[in-house]
Formats: sequence, C-alpha cells, structure tokens
Amino acid sequence: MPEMKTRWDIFCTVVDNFGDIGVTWRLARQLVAEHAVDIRLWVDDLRAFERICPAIDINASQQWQEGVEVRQWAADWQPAEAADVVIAAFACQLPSAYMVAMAEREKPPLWMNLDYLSAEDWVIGCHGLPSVKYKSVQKFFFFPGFQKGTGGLLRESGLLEQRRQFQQDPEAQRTFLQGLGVDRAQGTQLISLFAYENTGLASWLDAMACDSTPTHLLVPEGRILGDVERWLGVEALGAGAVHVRDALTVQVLPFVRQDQYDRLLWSCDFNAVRGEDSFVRAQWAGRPLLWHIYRQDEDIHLDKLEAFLSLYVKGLSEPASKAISGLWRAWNAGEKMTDHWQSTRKHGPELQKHAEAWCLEQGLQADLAAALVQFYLNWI
Ligand code: TRH
Repeated sequence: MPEMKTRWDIFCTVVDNFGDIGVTWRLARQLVAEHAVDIRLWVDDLRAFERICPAIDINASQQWQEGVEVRQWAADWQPAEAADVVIAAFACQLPSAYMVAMAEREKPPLWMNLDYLSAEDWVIGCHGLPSVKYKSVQKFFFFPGFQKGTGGLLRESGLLEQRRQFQQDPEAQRTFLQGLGVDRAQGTQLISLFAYENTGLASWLDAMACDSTPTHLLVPEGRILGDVERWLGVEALGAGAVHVRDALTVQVLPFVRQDQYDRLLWSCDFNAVRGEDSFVRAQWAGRPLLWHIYRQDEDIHLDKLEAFLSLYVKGLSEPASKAISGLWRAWNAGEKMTDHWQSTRKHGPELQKHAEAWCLEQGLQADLAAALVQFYLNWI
C-alpha cells in the first residue's frame, strides 16, 4: 500500500452498451474502498452511467459517488492536473492537453491501458509490457485475464463470501426477488437472460416451453427484447410484463443497479450474460452460464470464445463439456438451441458443481484492482 494517498485518473469513453462504464465504475469504487486512493473517473457519456448507477446527475460536470469523483469528460476539455496513475480504459484516446499535463509533471505518471478481457494465451506474454511513449511518459499494457501472468479479474473483497451467504438464505433471495416483482413458484428453474439480439432465441424459448420442469425467465430491459416479443407475438414489452407459454414464464425486469444485478445472478439457476462485466459477474455467481460474446470484425471474437471454452471445460466429463460448448457455440452463431439446451439440462448437476469449482479456482488469483496497485508499487 502506498504511504501517501496516490491520485488516480481513470478515463472511460462509452463506445456502446454498458461494459465500458460498467468495468471502470466497478474498478473506481473498489480502488477507493480497498486501496484508499483518490480517484477521478472521467466519463464521456453520463446517460449510460446513469443506467447502472441511478444516483448519477447527468448534468453535473463534477460529482462524488461512493467516494469516487466523477467528472464529465466534455468535448471542450478544461485544463486539469495530471494524476500519479493514469488509466486509459480500453485504449481510449486521452485529451491532448491532458497528455501535455502528464509530460509536464516533475515525475511522470504511471500510464496504463486497461485492455479488454480475453482468455487467449498471448495475453500472458503481453501483460505489463511497455506500449507507446509520449515524451517522457511511458504507457503500459494491462491485461485482465483468467490465468497466472495476467492482471486477473475484478473481484471485490468479500464478494464470494457475500454471494455464498445470500445463496444459503432462501428468505433473502425471496425478499430480493419480490423487490423486483418476481414470485418464484416452487420447483421452477430461474434463468436470467441478458444478451444481444439473437436469432437462436426462439428455439431456446421453444425448448424451455416444452421442458418437463417449468422455467421462469427473467429478462432485463434491453436489446434482446425484440426477439422475445417476436416469439411471444406481442409488442412493446416493458419492465413488469409477464407472459406464460406452456412451461415457460417470461418476465421483463427493469435495468437495476450493479449490486442488484449481482444478486439477480446469484438468485438464478442459470445465467445468460454478454460482453465483459456481466460475463465475469456470472462466473462469481457460481452458477452455470451462457456467454453471448461481443461481436468483433472478422469474427475475432470467436477465437476469444474458444480460448475461454478450452479453459473453462477442463475437469468436466466429455459429455458435459460437449453439451456446454455446443450450447455456447450455437448461441454465438445464432443457431438452433433446442438439442444443446436439452443436453445442457441433462448435465445440469455436473455443470453446477463445475461452475462453483471454476469460481473458487478463479477466486485464488489476485483481483484486478489489487494487481493494478501492485503494478504501481513495483513501478515506483
Ligand atoms: O453492455 P455490454 O454488452 O457491454 C460491452 C460494451 O458493448 C463494450 O463496448 C464491449 O467492448 C464490451 O461489452 C465487451 O456488456 P457488459 O460488459 O456485461 O456490461 C453490462 C453492465 O451492465 C455490467 O456492468 C452489468 C450491468 N448491468 C446492471 O448494472 N444492471 C442490469 O440490470 C444489467 C442487465 C446489467
């Protein structure tokens, strides 16, 4: 831990959706709460921020949220002193006047690019390497990851313990779900669905509707709703809507705060997630999951999908491994899900045990915020 309070600036441009702000907001809060550093979080789109943190005042150029100084990153940049540690999230371009301020400091700051999450092996070789230089200021690559030699994953201290307690407390789960208007009938499997548009959805919903076990599907408001509407044959689905088709109950949820979303994942038997941050949170939930990866040009996201799968299935029996891999591949190709879902259901107990084991194994790594602080301490 640094002796004096260090000042950190995190820069976030919201490219689309909620992952960019989701990751940086989570990191900023954790650095304040667990590492006693001063954080300024510069964000260019406070509306996206407001969705995951309703307390945000979208008109304020400066505000404090949970100990984090949130700054509007306006197009007309006003001069600001450079911090001791500067994090450019996801290769965002810093304001040029800020770069000048970094170079003018007596001791140049530690400048890092916080990269996207990938399970690919090359990440281990690149994590921590120097990147470009601006005058006297050297930039470094910082890669999150699942394996030793990477920067790890965001995981707040005590998270897994909190999660376990919650999952062992049916009353806490009931109260939480009731707060969202969800009444879970006994013997029903609860599934959350956070995904991009997906042509495979209809076949998955068909499979759930025909299942001998009833399913209660919780869908936060968002991009997948159009496909849900088409399957239900209804229009303008909004938070609170509930529709029943045979064994399947579909319920639309409001978008909730990040900590509530965690509880939603912890409450469900199976979680469909997407992007980067919800993907990691579903792993900490210790429940089987389905990842809708963020699509990239030339299908390079498919390499990332395969890299993760090859790590994740280690320790699973051959049939369970085939079932979950088949499900993930079909989902990401927008293909028919029916058979894959049936096989996944068949291996449910093994996949459940495995999800917990995977979570525990990942929980042994240093978390990303601690790794960043350590990187800084090694650097000074
Ligand atoms: O929203 P995403 O798809 O975000 C991203 C961005 O598209 C980004 O540009 C891309 O590079 C990246 O994916 C890979 O998915 P993600 O990362 O899961 O972010 C969603 C955030 O929203 C996450 O922090 C969880 C949060 N969330 C809530 O707080 N409440 C909710 O109700 C839901 C459904 C999500």
